[in-house]
Amino acid sequence: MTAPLRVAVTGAAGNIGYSLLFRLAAGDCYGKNQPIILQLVEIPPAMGTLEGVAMELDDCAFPLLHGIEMADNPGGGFRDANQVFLVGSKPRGPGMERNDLIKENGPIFVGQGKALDGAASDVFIVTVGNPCNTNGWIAMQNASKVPNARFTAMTRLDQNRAMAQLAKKAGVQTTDIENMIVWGNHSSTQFPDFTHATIGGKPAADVLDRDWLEGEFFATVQKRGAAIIKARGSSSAASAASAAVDHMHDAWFGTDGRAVSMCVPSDGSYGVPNDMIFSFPCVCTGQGNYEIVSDVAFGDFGNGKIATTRDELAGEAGLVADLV
Ligand code: NAX
Repeated sequence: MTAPLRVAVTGAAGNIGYSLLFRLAAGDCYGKNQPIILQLVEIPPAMGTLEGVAMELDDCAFPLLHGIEMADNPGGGFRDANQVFLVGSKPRGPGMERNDLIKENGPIFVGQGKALDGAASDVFIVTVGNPCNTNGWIAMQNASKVPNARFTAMTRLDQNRAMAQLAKKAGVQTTDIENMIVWGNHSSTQFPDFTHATIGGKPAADVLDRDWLEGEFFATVQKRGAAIIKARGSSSAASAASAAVDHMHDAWFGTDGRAVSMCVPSDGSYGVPNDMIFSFPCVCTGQGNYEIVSDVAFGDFGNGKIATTRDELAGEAGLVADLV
């Protein structure tokens, strides 16, 4: 029998956790032959709720779930973990600006970054809690033993949203959409690059109207999170969990040469400063290894969009300079 993978999830009693944990335990991420031990991490006031979630996990009798451990601190929660989902952080409250959120949540990732030094030597991390690029960067800067390349953040939900919009508009299935990469920050400055996407093997811009792509498509993808909050009364949870599963699944199994959107520390490609956690097209080669696709050619349109989202991330880094 394969040895169990230790999978740590912060914010495990929250909305995303409530969907994510059950997908993980069902084998949707690491495969139907890979047992896991869940290491659930919460803050002390949420431990009661977490007990209830753990009871429900027990009640599913998942064959692959070989253990559930709970911790109210990241030191205990991350010990020996192989895979880590950093989901927990405070949601944006009424009237709160993005910059307030960055300052509010940043300190959480200082302690979590340091605690990741106690994880397994092959630890691989995705940050989901917003602002995810900057939070992941803070954690990376505070971990001294974990290689930078093991820190990633999530734009897969944005990619999935973009693929769904293209498929719907063109009247095809999402499997007909390829190379739909979201670049930059997981925020409204993100760049959903339709210029290199294909629909049924043809450039998206040959299949769909360019005005629609630059107008409604862009706005829909960039503002989808807000639209979900308005419609549902709370933020995307099941779709975010599903995207986190996609992200970690592809990093673990590899993508057979296909590029997917992942926020990873920059290697200087496309004028993005080294180590900025920026969403690039990445080809995953398995066990958390990946390569940034570094030869995508852009004209003024794409270069301008990349510069905007890069500058926003540089501004966020400035706001939390005291935490790294
Ligand atoms: P919830 O408020 O339902 O749950 C968050 C959980 O995190 C709570 O149970 C809370 O107790 C816990 N928590 C807070 N601080 C913690 C800490 N220091 N250590 C451990 N746990 C802690 O939010 P939920 O809907 O689950 O969303 C979680 C995060 O994902 C939010 O920051 C949200 O903005 C972000 N999202 C990111 C997305 C992405 O694509 N990157 C999309 C969905 C979502 O908006």
